[in-house]
Amino acid sequence: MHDLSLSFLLIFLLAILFPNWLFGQFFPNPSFEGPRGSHLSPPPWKPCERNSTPDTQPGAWEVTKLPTDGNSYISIIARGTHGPASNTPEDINIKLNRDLLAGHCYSFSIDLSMSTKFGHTSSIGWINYDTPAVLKIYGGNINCEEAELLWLSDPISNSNWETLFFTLRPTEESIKYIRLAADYHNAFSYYGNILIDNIQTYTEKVIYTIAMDTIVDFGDTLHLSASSGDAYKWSSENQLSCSDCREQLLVVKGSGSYVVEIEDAYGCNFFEEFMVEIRYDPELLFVPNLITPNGDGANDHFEIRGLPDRSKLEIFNRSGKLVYSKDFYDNSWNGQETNGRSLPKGIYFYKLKSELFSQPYTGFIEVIK
Ligand SMILES: [Ca+2]
Repeated sequence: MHDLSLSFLLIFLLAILFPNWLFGQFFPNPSFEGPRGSHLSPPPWKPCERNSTPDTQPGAWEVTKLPTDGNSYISIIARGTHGPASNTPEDINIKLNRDLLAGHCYSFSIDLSMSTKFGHTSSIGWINYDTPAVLKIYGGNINCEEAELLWLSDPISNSNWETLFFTLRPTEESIKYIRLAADYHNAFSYYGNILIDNIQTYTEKVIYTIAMDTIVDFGDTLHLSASSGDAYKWSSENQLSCSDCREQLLVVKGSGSYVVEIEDAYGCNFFEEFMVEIRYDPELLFVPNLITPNGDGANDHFEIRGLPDRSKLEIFNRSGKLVYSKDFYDNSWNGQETNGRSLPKGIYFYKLKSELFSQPYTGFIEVIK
């Protein structure tokens, strides 16, 4: 893995381990800490103007699950057909520490669960709010506004805490307020609950994935295809067929990784890495023993067949002095010194190094003029 991949991996790992330190929190009180009880919201989170208010848990409505972070978390419900606030889902609202900007992307994680026991006794008996609800995340410019639905979860059916990662990509305006709402999944109404704890901010930009990890033979043709986007920027220590296209068709001559930065329609940048390891057969290597650099097109250059990418060539004169050196040799030597000055005719000694060779390949090369 080369340096670029390592730095991205490091950033990704740091983001997992220390999200707040790297990026700062968008959400005040992201762990929903506050006095526990029914109809209580942990400040500065506030319910919107509805007849149904969130609760700070555990302890209310028979919920006993422990928090994933700190001392408390919240529950919001989807309410069924019975009672004065029937058929209403609950929500909770917050003013962000800083705006989410249109055209940017932001990655978060959130801990979600449902409680299999969540209810109360009513005039029609015990009501259990145990049908999985969906979580909606709205963005707005004023309190409780639903200017934009930024994210919709699958039904939250897990009864143990799970951490979900999600990305918000506002498209219209700067988002100042975020509203979390429980809602019904494919039904007019039913009784359900969602438990929410520990929202963490990860990154404003970077998503990094390993797209491929493969082993091929030296000289094989490899097809690399990036995920769909609007723009592409490739980087690699090895040769590329183009730097800004979606697909690469390569004759592979070196191990290493190919990284593409993809920009999507929302201006969200993410990275994919293709890691390639090659098998090398030393029989492939053919090194000529003379060159005739007279410009007639025949044997003008020291052209090594089966040359791996990132090979290093060194040329020494008869007294053992290093006269030419190139780290990424490209079959271009035609009898010159490293500084370009022409060398006299005669016999020279070469040393070719590659990570694919068990030891340097050496021999004599005659320059005929
Ligand atoms: Ca908490």
